Amino acid sequence: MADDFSDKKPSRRQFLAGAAALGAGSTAASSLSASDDDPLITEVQEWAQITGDGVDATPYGLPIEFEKDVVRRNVGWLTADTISSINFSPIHALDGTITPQGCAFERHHSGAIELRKEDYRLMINGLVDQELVFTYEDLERFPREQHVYFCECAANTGMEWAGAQLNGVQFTHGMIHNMEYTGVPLRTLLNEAGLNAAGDLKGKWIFVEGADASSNGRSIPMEKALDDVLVAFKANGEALRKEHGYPARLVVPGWEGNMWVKWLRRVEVLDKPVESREETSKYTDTLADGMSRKWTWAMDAKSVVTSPSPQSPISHGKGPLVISGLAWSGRGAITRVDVTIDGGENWYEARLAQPGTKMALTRFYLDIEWDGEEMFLQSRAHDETGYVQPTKEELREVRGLNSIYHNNCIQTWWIKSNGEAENVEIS
Ligand SMILES: Nc1nc2c(c(=O)[nH]1)N[C@H]1C(S)=C(S)[C@@H](COP(=O)(O)O)O[C@H]1N2
Ligand SMILES: [Mo]
Repeated sequence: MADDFSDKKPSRRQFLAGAAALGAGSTAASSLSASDDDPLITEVQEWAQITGDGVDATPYGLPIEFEKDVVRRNVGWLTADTISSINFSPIHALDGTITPQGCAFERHHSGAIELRKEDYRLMINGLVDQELVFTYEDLERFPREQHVYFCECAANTGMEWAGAQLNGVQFTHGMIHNMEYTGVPLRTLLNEAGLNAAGDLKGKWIFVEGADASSNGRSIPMEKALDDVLVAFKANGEALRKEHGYPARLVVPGWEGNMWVKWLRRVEVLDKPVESREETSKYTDTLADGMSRKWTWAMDAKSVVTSPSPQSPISHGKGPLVISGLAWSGRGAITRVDVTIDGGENWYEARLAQPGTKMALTRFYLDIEWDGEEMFLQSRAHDETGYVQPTKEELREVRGLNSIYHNNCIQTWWIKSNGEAENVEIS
């Protein structure tokens, strides 16, 4: 489906001519915006004449007040109450790849619970040699690992199936965060309990559940459980925030966010999946003929331009413009991202800020000389399996319009000549 649309590159040279004149990493002097008699240059400012705050003012820092709009936001009609709730990461305003916990999206089925480390227990039961219960302190004594992974809710972009709907990348794509996790491989804990009792591990499953009222139970094939799943207790170096499952959560790299059980309390080894609510009536994908597809765990390759975008319009007029965005794949590393400014007529290979790593966000840039004309901006991700992110039309051909989850289509932003942006569909 996704590999039969080819690059058309006829005007690449023409397009790059302007950009080439800039020279690497420099901005044309004519487009710098400060003037010669700018009082911010010629006058001694107040902040240079008085002392600033002392080090005790912020024992734990918050963003400076000028950045107070860079926060999680929700969509009123999606979050009827704050118990079964969702909010979105402000990805239009972030750069790099790491999401600060303080503004990382949250999804709770029955609210965020407060669970003390002292009250934390993790049970491993079922087909194991010896059923075990770990305390938080016990977890801290197993060898740990660190990995950066994205967590994307399966419903991310789910409101966009039928048409362009939410006007902001925070709302269309913000059910994602990307953190550096510290934790113990689940494999280590399962081996501690012993898997001989399970016999042949092929076809075996685990069922994981959380300590909150929803319990959010999910079945995971043993192969994945023994591969890269972590029981994590730190994110970005610090304790998990309450909302992300303090004191410990499951990290299931590349797989839908729903499986990343927070406040993890139990892992049961089974010879079949449980077929719980969260994997039957929810988190299945209804196709055009009404049949539902299940076990769609991996998040397919996806990307989006985060700026410019509706919440991050162009304010500086024509000239040098940094186009930036995020790409990710639940099946491995991002290998390439293409960007088009004319709705897919011509594609240019974006610059990856860092080489892609497995199941983690990759930041991309395309530095252009904007002529001030309207653009239809899109990005297209490629991952290490050779998969190419599909257009909305291609995805609809296969999936129909009944789905909610797993919408990884190419997003279009219409950038108007005044720099404002709008969520649109083109065909
Ligand atoms: N125990 C528990 N785990 C849970 C949930 C929950 O409600 N309870 N929500 C799931 C869903 S649907 C998602 S998308 C992710 C969101 O993780 P976050 O809140 O840290 O962003 O957690 C998952 N784990
Ligand atoms: Mo989710």
